[in-house]
Amino acid sequence: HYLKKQDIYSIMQQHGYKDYENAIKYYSEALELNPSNAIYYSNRSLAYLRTECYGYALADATKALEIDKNYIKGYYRRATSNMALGKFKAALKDYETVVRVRPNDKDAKMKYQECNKIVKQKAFERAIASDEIKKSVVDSLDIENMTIEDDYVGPKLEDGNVTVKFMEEMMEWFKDQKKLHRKCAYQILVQVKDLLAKLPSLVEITLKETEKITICGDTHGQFYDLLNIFKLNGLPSESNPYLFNGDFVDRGSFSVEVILTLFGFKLLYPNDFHLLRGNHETDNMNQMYGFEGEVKAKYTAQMFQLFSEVFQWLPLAQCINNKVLIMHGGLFSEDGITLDDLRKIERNRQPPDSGPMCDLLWSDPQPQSGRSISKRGVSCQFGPDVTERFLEQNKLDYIVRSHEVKAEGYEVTHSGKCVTVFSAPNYCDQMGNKGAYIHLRGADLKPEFHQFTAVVQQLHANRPLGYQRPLLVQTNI
Ligand SMILES: [Mn+2]
Repeated sequence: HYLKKQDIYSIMQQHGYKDYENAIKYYSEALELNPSNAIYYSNRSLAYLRTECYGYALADATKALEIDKNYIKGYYRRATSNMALGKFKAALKDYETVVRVRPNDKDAKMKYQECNKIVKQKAFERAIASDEIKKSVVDSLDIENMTIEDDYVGPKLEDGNVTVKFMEEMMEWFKDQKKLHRKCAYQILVQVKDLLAKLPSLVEITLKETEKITICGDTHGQFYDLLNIFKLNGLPSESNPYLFNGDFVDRGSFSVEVILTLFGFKLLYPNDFHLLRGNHETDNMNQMYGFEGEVKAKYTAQMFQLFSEVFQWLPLAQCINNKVLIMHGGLFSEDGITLDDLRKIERNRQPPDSGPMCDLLWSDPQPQSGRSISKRGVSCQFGPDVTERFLEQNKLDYIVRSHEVKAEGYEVTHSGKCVTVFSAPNYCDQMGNKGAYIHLRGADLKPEFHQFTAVVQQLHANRPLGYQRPLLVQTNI
């Protein structure tokens, strides 16, 4: 049978444009029957964009243009893919083409101008970066002498310290969508930077027989869902330890609230509250997906700079009882990487384009053996055999990673050796997924899964994109 374009549209319509995974499946089937259809490639590219498979999205848009170089939507898709991959110059070239062919298209013009702005800004940043020694924002702050206005009735640190009372008040304050005083925010950031900088790149902890830890995946600025986790699973404490596995910020509109809450708990319980870096705790991602804009809107550009410095000190991996290894993304582009290699990573930087630090933040598992090109266009995908060899060489039982939205909030793959956990339910207000967290007990180190659903809309009703840059949105051209 021949799958017509209208059929596919109606399928997508039925699924309310939510079921992108299915859309990809249908377009792939359609392409098997009709491999020279530029529109199918272009449409599948859009579905890949929606599921954050920017590498695949770029490949499909490129393919669509190979088939039909006059297919204007193909240029749009390729530009969007390149934007998402941080390849702004390549994106600009395609936006130029669109604007030339459609001079009256306002949306295309807006995107061209915004992309042009980013390209210029990047060039400027590069130009000034060379003749300026990187100084910490902390050196230019005089936090002691920042005054807290008399009319501020929100939470304050007690004698400069985060306390249980402060944390409870701060979470209540954030719940009402009120802003923590900038002095308090700076106090937290400076203290947490010092604390994180003392940690190794691979954190190693021991759980006693009777002890339990909760591992959470991506939270992505979904503050109300974070509060829900604490409601369901108890507030963090010495006897209720947590590990949050990266991607705390971006996407959701309450990234500032999420990250200040997590940093506060890190200060309160430094040995029993753990944070690992995700691929979104980076400048490139924060610029595109909302966090930089959010910090600028709620505070200042200078405060974003300090966040960026703090993120660079987040550890990259954690090992429990020498048996379970946790990281945000996954395993490596080459065999033979040892835990000792991870200990030696100099992490105080923006992640490189390749190598173990990049892989820890970016890679994904795949069902087939071996390794493949990344669907995201960064790092790689690793198969069950790769996982098996890595675990054997390092005498580990299994890995826990996050980084991918899963319908059930978690997924067990590679014969139980690779576990994914994701804690942002109804991701971006549209994915319809559950969230999950994992309990791990010292006695057996078996993962025990707990699922939960979204509590509220994450994005402001009048800001459907939150603070994310509109360039990443496809309009119907
Ligand atoms: Mn991620």
